[in-house]
Amino acid sequence: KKHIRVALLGNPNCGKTSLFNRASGAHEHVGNYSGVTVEAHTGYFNHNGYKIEIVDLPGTYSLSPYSPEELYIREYLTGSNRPDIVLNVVDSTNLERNLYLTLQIKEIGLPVVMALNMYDELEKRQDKLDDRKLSVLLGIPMVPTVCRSGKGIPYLFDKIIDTFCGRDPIEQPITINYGNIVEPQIESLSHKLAEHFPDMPVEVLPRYVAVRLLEKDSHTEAYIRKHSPKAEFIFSARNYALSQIDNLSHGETAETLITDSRYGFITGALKETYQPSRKILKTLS
Ligand code: GDP
Ligand code: MG
Ligand code: K
Repeated sequence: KKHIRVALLGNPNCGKTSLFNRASGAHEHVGNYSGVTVEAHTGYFNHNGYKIEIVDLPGTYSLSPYSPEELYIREYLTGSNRPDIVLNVVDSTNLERNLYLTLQIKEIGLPVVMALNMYDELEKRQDKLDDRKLSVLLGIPMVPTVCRSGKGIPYLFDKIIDTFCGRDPIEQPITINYGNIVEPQIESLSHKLAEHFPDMPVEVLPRYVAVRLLEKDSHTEAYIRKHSPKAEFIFSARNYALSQIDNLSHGETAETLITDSRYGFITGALKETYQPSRKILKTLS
């Protein structure tokens, strides 16, 4: 198969539409505020003998199903029409915030390649990023880009083709450790899922479904209700797991513990790889 389906995913304003236009020769509106892309645009182009189909998705900060955009993206990433590769575009000067979405995409089990965009801004600030090391820690091939000028984009698609063909050893699944209160419950819930939902589509990882159920994710609950004949057994196992977590924790909910672990993972990875040249006062955009 010489056809690669690539989905562009990232926070609002990180440069997705700029990348889409540069790569595909399209002229979609590039915005300096969030919310410009309200629907998915698809573009096609050829790169090194491959036909690349690229979809510009709405910008989002997470994959929690709280907004129509997030739900749309979740359906797209977990449905039968899922992309071959997720191209995660991040603002390199704002990694801490951007990587939360990245972890959520990785947990679905989709192969991810990252555009470290706004790299010109990072260099202007003289921040130091060990992107080689960060790519190993996250299991994600990464390429610095400046999508406004197009810098780095051809190499980015070389990486995408290599990853698609299984030739990039950096691309690896990651496992976030959710700590000694939550992990045993993920484990036992995964077993229950295997027992009560043996026909679960193979492309959905049981661990991902277990974590999402512990987060009381409504999209995953609906999925279980729709596809498993023994949904009620799964929900009672989930509720039991939640009560166990409640008993052992010191007031934190499963949701909080899971979110904290994700941020802990990000903080740890950045501590090892990212050095700001000076303290930047962050402004809310
Ligand atoms: P989207 O919301 O992710 O689709 O982001 P856009 O492509 O609309 O870009 C948001 C803004 O960032 C626009 O003003 C772009 O010109 C600008 N931009 C995009 N890529 C870069 C880059 O690599 N460096 C810099 N400095 N600006 C960029
Ligand atoms: Mg856009
Ligand atoms: K902007």
